[in-house]
Amino acid sequence: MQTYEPDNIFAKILRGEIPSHKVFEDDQALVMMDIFPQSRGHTLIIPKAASRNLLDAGPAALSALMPLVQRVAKAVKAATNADGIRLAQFNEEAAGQTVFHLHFHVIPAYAGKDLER
Ligand code: DGP
Repeated sequence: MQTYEPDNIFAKILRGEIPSHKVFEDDQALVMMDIFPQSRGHTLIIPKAASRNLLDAGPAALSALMPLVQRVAKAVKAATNADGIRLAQFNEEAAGQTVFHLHFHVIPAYAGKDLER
């Protein structure tokens, strides 16, 4: 298994070393807008625990996270007036992961449109 690299961009954001458009934060996670949105309202949930991705995350941290994922999905849907919500999560480069700190994408879907910005 690959190791966690503490200088990844999301670790720097969590440490406050670089800015982000933060929409929520508590002791377990930070929620921010994606800098390259796949649709209008694309939001990222970043657990604060130092995990590279889903494959090395601890079960307790994961189970504590899911209520927040649901809460963010509902809030993003309401705020954007989207018709649906996609949840995406990528693990390792071959699967499309580009930032190697565990995160979940909440991507609004709009009826009749593949992508809307
Ligand atoms: P992925 O590793 O493929 O699951 O996606 C990483 C996402 O993170 C991608 O949608 C772009 C976004 N991203 C990369 N760098 C930054 C950044 O500095 N700030 C923010 N807000 N998002 C970023």
